[in-house]
Amino acid sequence: MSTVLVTGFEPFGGGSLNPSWEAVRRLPERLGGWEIRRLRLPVAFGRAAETVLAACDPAPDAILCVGQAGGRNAVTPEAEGVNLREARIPDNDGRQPRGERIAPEGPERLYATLPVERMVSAMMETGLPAYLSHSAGTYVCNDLLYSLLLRFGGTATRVGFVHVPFLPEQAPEGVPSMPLHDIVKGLTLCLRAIILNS
Ligand code: PCA
Repeated sequence: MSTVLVTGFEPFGGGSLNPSWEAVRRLPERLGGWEIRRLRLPVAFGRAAETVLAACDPAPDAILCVGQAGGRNAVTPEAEGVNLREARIPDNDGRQPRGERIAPEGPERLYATLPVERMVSAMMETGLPAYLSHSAGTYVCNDLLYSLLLRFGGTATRVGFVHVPFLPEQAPEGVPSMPLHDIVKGLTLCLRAIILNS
């Protein structure tokens, strides 16, 4: 059976929840004949990707990572990851790299191998706010995306990342948010696009 591994993050930066894991844990266990495996990741440079790799034997057909992007107003698949660690706040291990490369010999940027445009259109067609983002930032989410793209480049395992907004109960006054059921719907539409394009 084809398998997709979907990951969400633990809370970070003083938050008490992370919408990525709240949504990922509510995804179905089966979809369109595929097995959907869920995994919660630490918000820690290096360790997030290591946790995924430890769960990749045998390697899944696709890996869809999900993270919180506070302030965004849409579900945003990421087009690319960059070879840079530049942390505005410490990660959950207390590390705060500034201007470090993720992989000293790696390319400047790596492009998502999941069908990101199709994921965006699948969401937009239902009226769900979505757009293709060209920056996953330089914090742990980008670290995870770039590291997995480097590791699985040239293999059959496709990799991508989706950033999601704050939940309404998290968002400070005037900052955009999205109800949990819409985030779950958006991720389900992304999964359908992945499954249909395999
Ligand atoms: N968002 C952070 C890391 C964990 C998360 O959910 C980021 O965008 O890098």
